[in-house]
Amino acid sequence: MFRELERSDALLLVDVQNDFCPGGALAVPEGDRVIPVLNRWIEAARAGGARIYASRDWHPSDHVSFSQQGGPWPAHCVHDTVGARLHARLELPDEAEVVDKGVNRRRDSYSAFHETDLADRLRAAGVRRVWVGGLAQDYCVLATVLDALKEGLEVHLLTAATRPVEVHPGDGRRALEKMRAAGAVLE
Ligand code: VGL
Ligand code: ZN
Repeated sequence: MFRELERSDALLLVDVQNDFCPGGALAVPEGDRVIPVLNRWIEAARAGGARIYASRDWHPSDHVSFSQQGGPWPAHCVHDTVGARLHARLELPDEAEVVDKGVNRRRDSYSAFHETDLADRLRAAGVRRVWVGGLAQDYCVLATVLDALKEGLEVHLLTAATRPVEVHPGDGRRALEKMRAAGAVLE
């Protein structure tokens, strides 16, 4: 299961933030269970010289997706708060690159590609394959994987390194099916 990654690979860690882990404002069940798995992939990426990107949901305090604003979610991942921090047990090396998303008050952005420069950064780095894990499987991971495929990247989903929030039972399974149907390889 753990392969050595190569220089044209990138590991993409989606929203491994305190608010999406147990005890957080928008906790994903077992969200923290992705961390030890991702730490092993971080090692594999470093061993192979692959780049590592970590996205963060990074909202203003009056973001449109929050229930006070009529949105679907409790307030979460407000920029520069403890809840928005990447989880402390994630062993992110100094050279990892952070990608902030959802910064515009008026729009929600589930995908790490939406209104960010991630696609440009990957192209500039010569990345051809991305290995994606993180939270939540049925929202930001799903949207990120679909956008990565649209960018022409080969996409591998690190299934054991994701967990769904499952607002509706079965959302996780349906998300996996959508990613597979769109061309992602489910590892
Ligand atoms: C996410 C709901 C709201 C996610 C972000 O990271 O999956 N989900 N904002
Ligand atoms: Zn959000």
